Amino acid sequence: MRIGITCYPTYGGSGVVATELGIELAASGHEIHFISYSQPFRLNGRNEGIFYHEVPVSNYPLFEFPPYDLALASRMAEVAEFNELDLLHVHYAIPHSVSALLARQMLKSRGRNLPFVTTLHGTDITLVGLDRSYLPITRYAIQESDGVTSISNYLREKTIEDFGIVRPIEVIPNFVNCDVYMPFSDEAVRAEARRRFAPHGEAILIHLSNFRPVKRVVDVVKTFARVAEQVPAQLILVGDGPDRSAAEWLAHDLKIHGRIHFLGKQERVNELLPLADLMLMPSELESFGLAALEAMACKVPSIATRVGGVPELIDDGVTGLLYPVAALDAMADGAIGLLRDRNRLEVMRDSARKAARTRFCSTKIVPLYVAYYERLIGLSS
Ligand code: GMT
Repeated sequence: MRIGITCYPTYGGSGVVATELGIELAASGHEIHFISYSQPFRLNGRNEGIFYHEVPVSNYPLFEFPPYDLALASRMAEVAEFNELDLLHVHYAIPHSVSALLARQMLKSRGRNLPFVTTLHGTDITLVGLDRSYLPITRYAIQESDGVTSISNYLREKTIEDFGIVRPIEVIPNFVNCDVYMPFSDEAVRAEARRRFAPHGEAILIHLSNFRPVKRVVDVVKTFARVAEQVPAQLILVGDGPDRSAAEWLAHDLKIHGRIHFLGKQERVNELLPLADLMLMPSELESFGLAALEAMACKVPSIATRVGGVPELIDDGVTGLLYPVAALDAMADGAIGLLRDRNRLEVMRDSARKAARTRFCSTKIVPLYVAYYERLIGLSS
């Protein structure tokens, strides 16, 4: 198939899923065309069968707000026509599904068929989509999509409830490439690599996000501070965003900045995750929690919040531990308990990797997308 993919190219879960999906599809022989305002950050341009089309956005002085969604719709239609795309797959409803709808209309008037799939990821529904100024058009574009998928049952139900959507929504969970995200095969090599962050054999905790308020990065630092009072530990923080400075100030105020490694945005998180003992994900809301899945694949269980779609990913007490939002003492106690009981932690580490492999591996999930595309193309031709 020849598939166009649109996503936010910046640091965020939906862009990661879209990019990894494109890479996996190209590896299995499909032709993939990314259409976005800049190259998705995990796409390094070396992948066979992958093409990237930049969307130019005019800065004409009259446009106080440059109309990206219109430029995107134009580019989608052009790319689809010039490359004879079979289908468009847009990740994150706003504004991508609206642009795809316009592109489909434009091509229809030229006698061409371009079905499109919208994948809902989270804040497009739970936050942004509920803003009155976006709700009616987002609801319309979801309703009019040829196919709609959601990354968890939670998000599917939420979309039906909050948007009053009456069309089918297929749940296709997020996935991870278990051959890229994997634990060290040799414990001695892992121990050596851990020395970079934990020179005295301390425990390593990790957090990975875009540091938006919903991720509660300040809670990460506070929880870590409680853990570090009881167990020698270091914290690796991967990512950047609006709450980074608050987290850095807090680390200094609590006098634990010497044990926290602020790494900023990193491309190869698969090389960092397997160094950790535990992941901290105290989010206010997660429709799925891709970072926790990537950690699980690397044999790292999460101390996380029982919110949104997280319980569909993490089996509480088996592949991680779940707590109410802001239950910092309980989260710290959970982490301390595991770090002090190495046998229990080891069993949980094994279960986390096993769950990632058996339920969320790209080899299992990507074929679900392919089957879904084939069904749609069959229906629309
Ligand atoms: O919260 C983020 O990291 C951004 C957001 C996005 O769309 O980029 O993430 C959402 O999509 C991810 C990939 O499907 C999910 O793993 C996240 O849980 C979801 N974030 C929220 O629901 C807050």
